[in-house]
Amino acid sequence: MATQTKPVLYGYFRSSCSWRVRIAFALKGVEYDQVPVNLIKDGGQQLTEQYKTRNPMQQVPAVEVDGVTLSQSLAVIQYIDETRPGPRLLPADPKKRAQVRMISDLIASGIQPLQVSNYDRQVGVISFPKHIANFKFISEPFSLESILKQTSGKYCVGDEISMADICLVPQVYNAERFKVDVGQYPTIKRLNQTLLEIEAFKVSHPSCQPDTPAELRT
Ligand SMILES: N[C@@H](CCC(=O)N[C@@H](CS)C(=O)NCC(=O)O)C(=O)O
Repeated sequence: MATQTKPVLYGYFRSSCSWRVRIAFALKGVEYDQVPVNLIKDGGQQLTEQYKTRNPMQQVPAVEVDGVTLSQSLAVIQYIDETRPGPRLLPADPKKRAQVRMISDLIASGIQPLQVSNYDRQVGVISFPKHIANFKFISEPFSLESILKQTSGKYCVGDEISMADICLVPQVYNAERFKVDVGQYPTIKRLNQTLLEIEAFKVSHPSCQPDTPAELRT
């Protein structure tokens, strides 16, 4: 196994993808350093040439770990899971593992990329009001509800916390920021409430990160 070093997370307090990685570190009990990359200040610090060397996509997160720099939060989470002790973030059972990946991919590829902040920069002007775009792109794929109804126990897949839970909670946070009524989705609401009680989700929450502005701290 490669020499293990303390990872460095380049992230932003309110970025849901950065939060995913913070939750994974917390669940595995991995200590790490954070370097804030402000997605708004100076026109977006992720867009600098210097940051581009860390993540050519010019997005957060990027993680320096064990001599490599990784981007893509799911790849980071799976690397940490495979190289660090602590609770498994992907179940041993292949069917459950596939369900965890199915839910994680649905959120990471089917919902989160269509958020307006990314979309604006990458695609350009949106032809209808932003709040409508937000509602459509963030709430519609919450047909996730029907999948979770089938797979969930106490958590998204059965009774063990997994990468699917790590993806769910930050996405619900985003949806709530954009005023989606999560109460319409009882399974999502229940899972989110249960997960937010867990220490790893609390310590990694956007409201208490080193770069959280004072007015948003709770
Ligand atoms: N698939 C990537 C998505 C990363 C991503 O969308 N990051 C957002 C924040 S959550 C970002 O950096 N947005 C700023 C931008 O695109 O300018 C991952 O999972 O890491």
